[in-house]
Amino acid sequence: MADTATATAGVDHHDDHGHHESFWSKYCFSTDHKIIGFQYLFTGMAMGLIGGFFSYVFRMHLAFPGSSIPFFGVVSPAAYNSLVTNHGTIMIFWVAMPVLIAALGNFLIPLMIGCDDMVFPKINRLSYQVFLLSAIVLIASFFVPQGGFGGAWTAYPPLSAESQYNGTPFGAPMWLIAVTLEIVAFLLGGINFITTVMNARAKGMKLYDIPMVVWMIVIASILFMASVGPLVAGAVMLLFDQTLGTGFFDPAAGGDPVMWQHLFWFFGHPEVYVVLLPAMGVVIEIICTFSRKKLFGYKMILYSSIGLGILSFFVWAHHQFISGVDPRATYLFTTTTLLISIPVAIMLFAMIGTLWGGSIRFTTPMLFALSFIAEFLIGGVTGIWLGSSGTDIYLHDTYFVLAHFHYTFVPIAIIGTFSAIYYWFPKMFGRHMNEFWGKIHFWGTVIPFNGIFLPLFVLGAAGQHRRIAGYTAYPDLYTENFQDLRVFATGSLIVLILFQIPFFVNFVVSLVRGRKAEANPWKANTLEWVAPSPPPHGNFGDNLPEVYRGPYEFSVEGREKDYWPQNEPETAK
Ligand code: HEM
Ligand SMILES: [Cu+2]
Repeated sequence: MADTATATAGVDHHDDHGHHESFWSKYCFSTDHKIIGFQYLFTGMAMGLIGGFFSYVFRMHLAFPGSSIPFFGVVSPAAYNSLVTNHGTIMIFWVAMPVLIAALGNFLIPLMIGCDDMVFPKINRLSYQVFLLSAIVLIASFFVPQGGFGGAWTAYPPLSAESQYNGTPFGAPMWLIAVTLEIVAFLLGGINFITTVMNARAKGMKLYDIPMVVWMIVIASILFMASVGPLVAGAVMLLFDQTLGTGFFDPAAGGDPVMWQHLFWFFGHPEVYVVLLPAMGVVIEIICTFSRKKLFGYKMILYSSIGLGILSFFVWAHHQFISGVDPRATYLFTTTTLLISIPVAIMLFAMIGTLWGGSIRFTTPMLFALSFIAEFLIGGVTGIWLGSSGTDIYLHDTYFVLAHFHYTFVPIAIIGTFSAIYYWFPKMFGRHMNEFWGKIHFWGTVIPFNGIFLPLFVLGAAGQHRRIAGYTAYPDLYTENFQDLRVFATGSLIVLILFQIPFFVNFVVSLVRGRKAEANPWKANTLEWVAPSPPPHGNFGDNLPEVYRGPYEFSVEGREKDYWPQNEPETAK
């Protein structure tokens, strides 16, 4: 297999020398894993702007109900539902997944395992093309008559199945088709990641020499592929219910609406770990590099994440404690859910253990990585109440749930992504980002993030329900002091948004004018830092690196340098 990759990339290489590649074939139809990684990265970031804009609109509406929102207008209840639904869908399927798995997986895997490209470069290209198509279908669904789907990202029938309930006869099926296409794209990509890591590693790289972020992307891909089948089947059945008049989920026709919930959450819970694991991998790489310490408990982390993956298939019904599942089953699902905190805790402890006694450098990527641990911890701990059926009966569908999962997803998708961008930017583009503005961006993101979501825990604990467009329509729910908290949360969001401007300016200006980066600016050990910054087509030139040791040999006693690259032969000091 390694030979296949070498051979294919070799042919492309040859082409390069033969004639000048057009912009079109180089950037739009490339099979180079790095270009495909960038395509995923930039598409994901663009979708992030849309998903973020939606959250701005509906949060403004929650703070100032009925008023005209700048850059949008008055938010009708139908528009509110559509905005919330598509915000959630976009953030999970079109931001977290493409950036954390596809962009990082594509860019990093061949570089970090020391080969010249993915094993199946054309499947890789196809994967991005299907993904782009899925994004286009989703965006198009906002502009059809009656607008985009508004039945929540979980799409429970009968609301999602019947257009007289959801009011979006075109938006709903388009949403389903878009999600299904997106899944196809990631199945194609996942096969590629797993095969490449198993077959194309550099000479000498044993399984325990694989950098943790690569392991995490592989485990995430396996989890995704193993969990998504039932959802695809369910999506096709739901599409038939919507368009052909079948009744798979319709009790009147002998169907069962709760069946969808099982199919959805059998995928939906593992999906959380599909995006969590790569983010954890990113954080681990950064923490080791910037504390100059060997990773604490490599095998423990690896086996914990595999255990976490397996356990994640047995917890799905914790989303259905009030859907009429047998109360005896709730004991089982409460137990499995609480068990899952063990591997997660082990991984977080291992990260803290790595930091212990290290010589820590507070660079921008390191600050983001450290804040991941702190913020994700809040998400994890609050999950214990939601995983326990007794407390969840009260908290279900309130803003407490919403705050809980944003304390997991924002660290994953926002903080994890920024950590990765600041860390690998020099490798990706051959230039450094500005550290000063990076730090401003860091504080301006992490502080207001807590300002948005901490108040929502309070609202949720007080019984305020999520997915409600106008509280004024429910006098029992509406109280003035709650409104203050909502305004505070929205104000924090505005601050957070404003502090993203320095990031985008820094990103673009650094692309063209940033300080030039050497091959290994952070003095790290993994193989991507052996290749030039940015790596050329084929990555390592004619000599692929050989591996002599694990990825985290920092501060080894008796050595002059405090790092020991994986490819450096024993004799070198
Ligand atoms: C900092 C930016 C963000 C803000 C201010 C924000 C805010 C919100 C709010 C207020 C809601 C619920 C509205 C309601 O129930 O009426 C919501 C829903 C949701 N958000 Fe976010 N969010 C942000 C980022 C993210 C990220 C990064 C993700 C995932 C990677 C995410 C995933 C979701 C999901 C899945 C829902 C549920 C949608 C539904 O109920 O169908 N959000 N968000
Ligand atoms: Cu879950």
